[in-house]
Amino acid sequence: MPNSTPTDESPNGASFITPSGDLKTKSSAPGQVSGVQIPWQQRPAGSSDIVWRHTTNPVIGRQPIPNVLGIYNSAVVPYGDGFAGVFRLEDRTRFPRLHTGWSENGVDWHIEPKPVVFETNADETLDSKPAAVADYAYDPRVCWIDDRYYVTWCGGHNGPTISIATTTDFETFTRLENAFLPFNRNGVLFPRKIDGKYMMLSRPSDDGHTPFGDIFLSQSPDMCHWGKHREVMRRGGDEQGIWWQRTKIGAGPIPIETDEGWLMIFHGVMDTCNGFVYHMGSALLDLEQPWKVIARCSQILLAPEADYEVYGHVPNVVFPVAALCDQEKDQLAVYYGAADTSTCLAYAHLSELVNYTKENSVVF
Ligand code: BMA
Repeated sequence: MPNSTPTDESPNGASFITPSGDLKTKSSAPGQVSGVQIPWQQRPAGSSDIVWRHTTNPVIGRQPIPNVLGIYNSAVVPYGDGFAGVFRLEDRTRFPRLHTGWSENGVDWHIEPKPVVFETNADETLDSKPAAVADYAYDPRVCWIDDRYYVTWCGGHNGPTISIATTTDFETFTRLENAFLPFNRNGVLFPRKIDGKYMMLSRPSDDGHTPFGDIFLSQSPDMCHWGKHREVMRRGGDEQGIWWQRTKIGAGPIPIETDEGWLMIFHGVMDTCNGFVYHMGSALLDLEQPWKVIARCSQILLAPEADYEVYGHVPNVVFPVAALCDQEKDQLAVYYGAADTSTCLAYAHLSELVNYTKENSVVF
């Protein structure tokens, strides 16, 4: 039993017990930041960076739990008077599984020691393997739509592709049909239906460490049948004098709705003589037709430079996965995986980031 336990099945008006044992009652709709302070630090004095790091990164560092080699590339959402999350955890097998986590402040986390069990309708066979056989799960995203949280992740189904499950309490998770055939990664839902349809970004890939990758969008009337696939953005930039996203790109956090379009934070990868280097970048997508790119920032928002981004199980990785946004306060907190080892935070003012994306835009 988690020590942060929702005590009411209804996501609205539920109570839950925080990691420190306090009983709290939800004060806001789940999935929304309202009245809860998201993690936040001011930009360091003298810095002009648009995105700056949490001073005590990583927030979940090396070997955070005995026999756990890393917790990284993980998704965080508002929940009750605090935050909940789905975390990629690797123990001494290095086999990736998803674990839930709870936090009052978004910085200090209690991670459940047992992996999430996804319940599946017994009549359905979602995988080629029996349910008892372990299969990998990594790089989750969590998205609140209408009345529940949707978890998307990269699961192994004869090769990696996008799995989906729902939850309202982060205790019970119900699997839906996989969104796509193998191979695919980085499935990222939009937080509301657009033109009556669910929409998901993804990056068709291969079965390995994919040396290519572009961002596509797929549409669904029911979260089961996906079609009307559209190209959103392609890797590249050589002809524009931009190299950091020339090898592959993939969507990161759930897109954030702004007056200027959907803010999409993504990873852009450049191949080097020393392997892939993962950076954080941004773009703005049309609010009604989000496969149309309004702006694409030519500049890297965050490159792997801090020690914990450069040294780890996979060096030189900044991999954004989740964001908490307080639009009233103009505060944005981005969770990213560092070096496939730890979980980190970075901050930005939403309005500045949107303007910076527009002012430095090169659409290709
Ligand atoms: C990608 C994914 C990520 C990982 C990144 C860098 O292909 O596997 O989970 O962070 O590579 O190793």
